Amino acid sequence: MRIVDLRSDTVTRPTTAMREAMYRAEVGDDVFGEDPTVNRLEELAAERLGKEAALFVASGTMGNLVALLTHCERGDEAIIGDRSHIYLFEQGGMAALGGIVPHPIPNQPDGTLQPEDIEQAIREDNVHFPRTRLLCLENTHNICDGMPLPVEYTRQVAHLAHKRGLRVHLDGARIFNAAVALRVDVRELVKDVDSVMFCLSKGLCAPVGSLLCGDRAFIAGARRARKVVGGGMRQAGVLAAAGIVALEQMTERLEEDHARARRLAEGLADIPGVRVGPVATNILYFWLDGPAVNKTPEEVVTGLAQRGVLVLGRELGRFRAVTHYWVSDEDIEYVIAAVREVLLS
Ligand code: TLP
Repeated sequence: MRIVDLRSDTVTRPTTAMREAMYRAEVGDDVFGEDPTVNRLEELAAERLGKEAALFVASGTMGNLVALLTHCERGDEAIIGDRSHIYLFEQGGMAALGGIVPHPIPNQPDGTLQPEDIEQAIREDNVHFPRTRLLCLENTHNICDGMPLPVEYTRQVAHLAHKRGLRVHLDGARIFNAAVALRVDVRELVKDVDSVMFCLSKGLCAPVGSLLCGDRAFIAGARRARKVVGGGMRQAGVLAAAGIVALEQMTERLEEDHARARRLAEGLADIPGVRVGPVATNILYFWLDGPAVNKTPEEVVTGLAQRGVLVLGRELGRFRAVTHYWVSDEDIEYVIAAVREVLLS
């Protein structure tokens, strides 16, 4: 049976070029700074993002946590979107492990935070209040339809935050999807933030790893924070080798995933009872509505799985489908036909 796994772009397996690079990778002890392949990946990442330095970490969650631990002291406060990955899906690690107070403000449907909401959330210097230290953004915004935050928006809110003495961290797990969708150099999207985390292990297909980028002093602090959360890795060059291939070969092609997500949305929207959200990158949310529908969301997920089509059933009956390297044009047509069959059977 054909399997089309649209649950996430994290399900991507490494490409043949990655496996070969991993096999051949030169390695050393990275805690001593002696893994040449990790060093090369970190230099390449910093260069691609236009930052001074970068740090290889095990996951996006670790990269975000390490960034927060580096920017904030215990008792400091971070302003964060109420639909953001850091706030919703990272176990509150900032509070649990860092003693950092999250201050959630509403994410707009396009993933942005309103400048007025940010202004209002920043605390005055007063003995009763935590110190507001950090603003966190997410680009693309996972829960908000995979929307990319434009360059001008990022510039505007980063400027606002800096003017008030805050630093800015960007969860850019899918920052290359944003750059491709907006047709801008990724450097433009991150030039106004103090730190950015991006993932190699999502649409870029590498098996493991994320990078945290920022200035040299920030990355030196982040290297300490990574060690204390148990993230010092040894011969990590075998993983970094795949990451180098990801950065060199896999970023520009993301437009193909976006085109397939658009085609999927178009095909699903033609099915009676299916509603689709806006599609700007590789993430599509859809849901059921109207008299034509006589299935529960659980029945739909199960019915699709029986046909080899895997989607995530999410909150409020929304389904998520994410396109990626291992999903072809034919797979998309197969998924559209499968949804039609499950709903109309
Ligand atoms: N997101 C995963 C799951 O956690 C839901 C996914 O399938 O989308 N930031 C953003 C915006 C993310 O979407 C994710 C992963 C992370 C951070 C965390 O990355 P990992 O999974 O590497 O810790």
